Amino acid sequence: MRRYGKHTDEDDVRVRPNRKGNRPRTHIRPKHEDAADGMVLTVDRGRLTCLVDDRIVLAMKARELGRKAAVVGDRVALVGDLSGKKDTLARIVRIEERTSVLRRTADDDDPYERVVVANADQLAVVTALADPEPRPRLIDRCLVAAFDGGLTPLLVLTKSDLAPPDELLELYGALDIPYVVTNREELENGDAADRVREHLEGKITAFVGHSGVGKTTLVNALVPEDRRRTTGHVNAVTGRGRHTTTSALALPLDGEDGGWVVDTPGVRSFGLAHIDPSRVIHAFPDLEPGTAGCPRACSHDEPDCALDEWVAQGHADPARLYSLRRLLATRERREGD
Ligand SMILES: Nc1nc2c(ncn2[C@@H]2O[C@H](COP(=O)(O)OP(=O)(O)OP(=O)(O)O)[C@@H](O)[C@H]2O)c(=O)[nH]1
Ligand SMILES: [Mg+2]
Ligand SMILES: [Zn+2]
Repeated sequence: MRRYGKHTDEDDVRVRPNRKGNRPRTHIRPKHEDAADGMVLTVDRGRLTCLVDDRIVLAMKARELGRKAAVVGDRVALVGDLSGKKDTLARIVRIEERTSVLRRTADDDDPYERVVVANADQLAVVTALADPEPRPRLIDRCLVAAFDGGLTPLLVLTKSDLAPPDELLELYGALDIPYVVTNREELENGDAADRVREHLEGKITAFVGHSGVGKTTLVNALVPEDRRRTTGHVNAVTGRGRHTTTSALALPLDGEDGGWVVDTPGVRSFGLAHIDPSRVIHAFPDLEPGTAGCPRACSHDEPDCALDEWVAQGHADPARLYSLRRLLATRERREGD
């Protein structure tokens, strides 16, 4: 299995010992000092739509990047024709170090992890309260991926016109995750967008969730149509005539603080083959110090785990430990269990 470091890919920068002293030497940097900075907005069959200054520039990956893929949210360096004019194609020569990576595998046995979005600050886990039915296991898995990747989570519960949110909110209460509940009427009168926007300003937020939960509906309520049009069309019509999102797309929010929303295609599963439990614990600062007394490589769900004692001594809320264990256990359980 390919394993990467926490926030950087192995071939970002190659530091080699240098005979003339130990100056680190980067692999490709010196060749493209004149390259322009850009951000990847969407990727479609090898063509990357990038924002360079205020221009939309279509680009392809330069061969020197090898197998390494640029994904939505990546900060990149581009050379070549950067005019953004029709039929021009620039080249991406460098992918800058990532501040966060949201990864998933197709399922838990799949060794190929893919980066869904780079550099996002926040993961909005979108769940419909009905149609389709909420799947807490999928929510848990998205949360684990967020904690693992260094993104802070936001719960967005849609379609409260069809079913109430109480049960789900109770299940996630101990996790202290910010949440927003929306419905059809509030989508239409603008309240839904206003309340969600409060959580988005100044941040890059990726929206994930099962197909049909209302991610695109919400993103469309947040971003005016003329802004959406400039970055191109990424919807397909499903068998039942509904539009479904086929590739991730980053869109800018307006307003003083700005920010970005990234709409993504619906997922059926969120494989976690790559997750490191110690990074998940990191998202529980109230529990983390309690792990000091744990045996080496503790799963935090075994008899010798020191967290039971930590909670019994009153250092943290037992409901938090229960929630942490539920999240960690989601790695071992099959989805849909
Ligand atoms: N009743 C109700 N329907 C909603 C609400 N939000 C979205 N919908 C409907 O749900 C359906 C699916 O919405 P989309 O926004 O396309 O869902 P999505 O999550 O983007 O789906 P994928 O792109 O396939 O992942 C559409 O018919 C929406 O009109 C809501 O709050 N209430
Ligand atoms: Mg969609
Ligand atoms: Zn432990």
